[in-house]
Amino acid sequence: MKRNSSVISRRKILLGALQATGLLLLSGCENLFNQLHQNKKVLSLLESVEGLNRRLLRLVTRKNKLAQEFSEKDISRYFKPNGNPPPFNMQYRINATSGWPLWRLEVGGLVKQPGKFSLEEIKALPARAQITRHDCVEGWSAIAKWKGVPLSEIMKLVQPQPQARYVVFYCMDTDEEGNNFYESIDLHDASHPQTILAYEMNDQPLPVQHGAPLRLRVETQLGYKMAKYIQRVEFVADYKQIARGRGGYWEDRGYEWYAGI
Ligand SMILES: Nc1nc2c(c(=O)[nH]1)N[C@H]1C(S)=C(S)[C@@H](COP(=O)(O)O)O[C@H]1N2
Ligand SMILES: [Mo]
Repeated sequence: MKRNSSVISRRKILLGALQATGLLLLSGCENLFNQLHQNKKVLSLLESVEGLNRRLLRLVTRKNKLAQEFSEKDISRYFKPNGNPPPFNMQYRINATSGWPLWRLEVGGLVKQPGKFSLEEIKALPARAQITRHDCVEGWSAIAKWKGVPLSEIMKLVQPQPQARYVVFYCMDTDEEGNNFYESIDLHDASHPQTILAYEMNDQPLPVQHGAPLRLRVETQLGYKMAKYIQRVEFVADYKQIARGRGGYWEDRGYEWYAGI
């Protein structure tokens, strides 16, 4: 399933979920759906159907199915830097030109052992490298090699508590209005073997325009989930209290929370 041409609206997804259940056939027309869609109770029912579809999709695609990996010769000559410009502040600039001596990755929230990690400490953890394709909803794709620490390794260290369901990534960059970029994934995708916090791109330190010093690669999903310029990672039970409550910067502006490919 590839949808990188345009963002599918929430309504359309819900309509699709409803169609899949056969409920729409029963009800007979889309007009009814449109009326039902205004109703909060029905909407939450539909959203649970959407969640069910996601779980079903995972069942049929097998747990932890790997995204396609490519070979060195497939690596794109040009990889478009996208999204907000890099953080503008002095501390970021100084760090970027001196090997990140002051930057620390803060990991906390619903964990038994919160921690702060320097880039050196992160690089000393077990690493994984993968050559994968990045698909942006704007309609472009590019292949690169990424190396980093599997998020599962960080989880081994901080030990999420049983109530933790999502991992939220807080980033250092902002849009023109000063809103911080952030993203979230669930613990299922967080434990996926290809989900890494990358500090290298194509055998070089992660360039500033691609999210230095650390960015998420979650290869089962679209580009906007792959938070760059990560500063803090928080394990939470729910993301409804964060920013506008939809689980990410782009989700808060209408994109789907689950951007599976
Ligand atoms: N912090 C941060 N992460 C971000 C974005 C952003 O604006 N800020 N844009 C997202 C989008 S839409 C895409 S396609 C990719 C782009 O990654 P790239 O710059 O390495 O191409 O980063 C994602 N992660
Ligand atoms: Mo994107």
